Amino acid sequence: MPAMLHEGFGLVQRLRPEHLTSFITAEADLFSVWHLGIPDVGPDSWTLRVGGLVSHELTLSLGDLRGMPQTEIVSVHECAGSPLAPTVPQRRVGNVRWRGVRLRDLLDLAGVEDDARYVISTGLDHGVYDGTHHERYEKDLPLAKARDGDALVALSVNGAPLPVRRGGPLRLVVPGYYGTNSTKWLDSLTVSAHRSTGAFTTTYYMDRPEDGSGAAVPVWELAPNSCLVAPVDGAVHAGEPVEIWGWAWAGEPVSSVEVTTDGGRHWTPARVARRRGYGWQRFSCSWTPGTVGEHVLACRATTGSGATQPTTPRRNRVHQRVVFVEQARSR
Ligand SMILES: Nc1nc2c(c(=O)[nH]1)N[C@H]1C(S)=C(S)[C@@H](COP(=O)(O)O)O[C@H]1N2
Ligand SMILES: [Mo]
Repeated sequence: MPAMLHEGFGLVQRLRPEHLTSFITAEADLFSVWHLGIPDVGPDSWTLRVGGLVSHELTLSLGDLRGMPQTEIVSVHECAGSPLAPTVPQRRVGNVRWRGVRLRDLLDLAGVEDDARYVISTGLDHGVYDGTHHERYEKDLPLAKARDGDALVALSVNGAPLPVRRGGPLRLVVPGYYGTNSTKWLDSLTVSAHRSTGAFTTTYYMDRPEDGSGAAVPVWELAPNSCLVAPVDGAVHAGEPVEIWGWAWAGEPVSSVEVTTDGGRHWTPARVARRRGYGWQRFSCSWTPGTVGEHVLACRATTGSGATQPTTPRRNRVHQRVVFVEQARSR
């Protein structure tokens, strides 16, 4: 079991959404989360084991993985927030380019058996979270998602090898799913007929309906979400047009974004860019405020299947910003 470079839960929140002005978020600007600590991993002896319901188990070195066909995908990377407060929006998000081996290719190489339904992944980290010692960080995903051709065993981010804090040398990336599913310091993949029984798929990262009705659901697919990048305070003047813009994303493509400048009384459709890969989509519209004073701006994304963002306390609650509209500039 590896020693840990850092013990216990940790979080680096880099930039708030209003500062995420480029389509690709620089690695140094991207948030980072770990529950148990950061393992002290020597890349030289790294192996990834693929086992469970497969015809032949695999043990792959980093060299083996580097020698396989590599795929690149742009994908939004969003943390679901604390599993101890799952309805509190954290807006830890960015958009990056991952590169690595398709999970599907590894599963095909191992030969998945007929009764398989899930792929369980484990990381090398261990330690205390929420008062309990955990031997491993362990997650699962449905076999169909694992085989969609987009899920990767990633070796690089934005063209550079994965830093250790980012999960290097090897991590899972599940585009369209919350970050919690993208296991860092990946050392095993187990094909299974059942979900993982670990704490991070049972106690944590299961959404339970607040009214107690219905079954808990895994925190897998990204719910629609969006954030405002501009304008910010000091940038808006009465009678002068300004661009309202930001980013919108979901597990499936976002088909529309609406914007309000009066705290939600009226909503106006924005222009939305087409999705590239699993990347976030830019939206924008023009606004010419009439009056000086505070205006409550907000945005709301909707997907092709009609899923949208709530205004009630949920992790993807509509993002609001108060902007003070200044007097017209003298010319
Ligand atoms: N092994 C391991 N993988 C993990 C975690 C972890 O604690 N251990 N945290 C998860 C969570 S909750 C998130 S949001 C992402 C964060 O990835 P990042 O640090 O690269 O942003 O990693 C996920 N993968
Ligand atoms: Mo997370």
